[in-house]
Amino acid sequence: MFPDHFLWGGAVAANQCEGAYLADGKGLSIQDVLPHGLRGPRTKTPTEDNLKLEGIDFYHRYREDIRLFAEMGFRVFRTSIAWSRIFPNGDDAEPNEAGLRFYDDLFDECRKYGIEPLVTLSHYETPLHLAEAYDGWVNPKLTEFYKRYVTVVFNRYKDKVKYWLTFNEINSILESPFMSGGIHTPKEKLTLQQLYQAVHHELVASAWAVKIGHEINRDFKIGCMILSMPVYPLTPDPSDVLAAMEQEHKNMMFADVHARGYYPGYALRFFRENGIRIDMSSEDEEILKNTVDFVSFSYYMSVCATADAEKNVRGEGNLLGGVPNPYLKASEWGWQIDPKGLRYVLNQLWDRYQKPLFVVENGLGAADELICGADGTKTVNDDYRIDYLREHIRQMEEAIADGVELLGYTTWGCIDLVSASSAELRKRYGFIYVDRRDDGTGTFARYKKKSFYWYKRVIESNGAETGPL
Ligand code: BGP
Repeated sequence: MFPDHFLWGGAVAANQCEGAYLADGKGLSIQDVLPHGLRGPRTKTPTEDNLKLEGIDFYHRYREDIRLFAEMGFRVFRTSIAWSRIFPNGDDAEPNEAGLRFYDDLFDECRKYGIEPLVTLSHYETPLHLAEAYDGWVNPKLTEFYKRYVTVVFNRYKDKVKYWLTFNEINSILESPFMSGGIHTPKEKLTLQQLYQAVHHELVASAWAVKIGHEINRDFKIGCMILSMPVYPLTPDPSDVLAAMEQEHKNMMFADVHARGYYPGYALRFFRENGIRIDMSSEDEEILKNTVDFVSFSYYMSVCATADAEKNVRGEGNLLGGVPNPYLKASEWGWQIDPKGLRYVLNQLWDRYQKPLFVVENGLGAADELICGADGTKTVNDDYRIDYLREHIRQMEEAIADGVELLGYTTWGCIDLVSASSAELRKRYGFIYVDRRDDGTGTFARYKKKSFYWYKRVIESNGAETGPL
């Protein structure tokens, strides 16, 4: 059974849906020069083939979209603030009033329907200037710019937003230093020393956000956000078990520091053995003690690990990858589907921290087909999406029965949007279909998919009715 106040809803990120990439004084973000996501080279300036420049035109259509979310009964809506709408270059002295006003209106619109905004402060959209002039999070100055930015938005929205996330999938910087950390230095040239120093700067900045936020409003709930991908041993061979543990440590370190306030011993060992000397002041150590109120994470899939070099092949996956699991099927994009892994990871994080958890991303990317329904209206019969979500919701319920404290669930891409990894629109996650295609055609019209009505019923029944429609 789900608790009475369970926060059901959906999630998006500014850069994947807003479009309007230069409207009202917005500066460029790193996404404006990533037309192919992680699959292609970045460009010097924005190019027409970058679907994110227009997104799904959420910037102009958010009222209609929030009304549809309200119709489904959303209690929470996760989105991000595009940092470059507030500080167009990132290092500006004063914020951009027009950008601040946009989010005022957006959050007011949510509140009008009793929808609680859940706001990511930095979701793969570092201002481009911070990447080009400072090399992103490698540079400690980013901490100062981030502090200035979060102070402005915490003050501005202190009566409108209660739930905050500091950095989206903070651990993904290990795989995608440019998209995740705004690091301009090409990955192959980046040393481990630079990479982990950047990680440290982000962890300290995140702890600063917790401290600053609580000073501005004691009722704020501020969480970290981790890309979670449980790692199973490929076989019961103890060497595989340890390989899985070590791979998992790489990601767990981020949650450990956020939830406990210090680096775990296994991380210090990794630094020692790899010649990494983190430049860490005593002030940093103090600041890290500002631990998060809750731990949030994305969950799409699990992977395996092995110590056997021959079997150590990397499958497709959400930014981080791993050895495919022979027991699981995969989505059209090769992401292996593992609902039970969600119960597993919820228990794992709860046992480790005893802090409330929040599933802030989960969903199925699929190439939906828009058809004409019985009554003549256009729709999508996305039973595959309904099945995917149902199985994950059931496993969350199991975890709650296990004693896990779970605050809520926001499915990823509750309205179709541009994919982060491949920058395509063909990979759809939404309950709402958006008429926009990869070739840049389409009217941006919105259509309710079958899953729209299904999720409405799930929320109405507080998770009790998840059966087929
Ligand atoms: C996560 C990101 C999201 C999102 C999602 C789905 O990694 O936080 O921004 O896009 O994955 O990934 P994709 O869009 O690549 O299918």
